[in-house]
Amino acid sequence: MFKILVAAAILSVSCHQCNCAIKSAHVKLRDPSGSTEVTGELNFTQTANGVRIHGIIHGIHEGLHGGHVHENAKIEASCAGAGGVFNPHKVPHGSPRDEIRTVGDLGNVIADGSGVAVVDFIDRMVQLNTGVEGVIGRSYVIHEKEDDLGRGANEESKTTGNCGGLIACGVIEVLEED
Ligand SMILES: [Cu+2]
Repeated sequence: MFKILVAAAILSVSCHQCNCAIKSAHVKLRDPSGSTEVTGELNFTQTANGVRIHGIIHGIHEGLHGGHVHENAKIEASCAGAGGVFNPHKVPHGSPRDEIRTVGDLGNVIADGSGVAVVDFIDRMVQLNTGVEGVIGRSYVIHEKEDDLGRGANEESKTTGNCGGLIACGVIEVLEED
């Protein structure tokens, strides 16, 4: 019995020391400040072509809303603690389809007239780890307005996409690992 316990302990320690592949992560979205009624849940799943980001958001006004990975996860009081878009390579803000874009640039989510946004796409840059491009332990945020994907006429377009305030956010946490 003791041997089994020791073996189990070694296995669990070695698992956390190795670079275990994270297969999926999730984020629960809400507005910690209580200013909006936006809620949602997204899953991040590793696929052969990149990370699939899929789920549903409720209570969001109709239209396009920027949805990004932001740098920090200190969002207990309000989404403002998320800081800026996650940009480890210090490049201009852009569209997820651009060659040059920040890692956090995940474009827009689209809400219908009943306040529901169904999200489902694959991103080639996001990584499910805690490395340079890793999004684990960072936050995902939904913006008040549409992200202009860096195509706007002003300077702000190249940093935030002119997408306004933050209406919901959550910490990206590991769901499943090998
Ligand atoms: Cu953002």
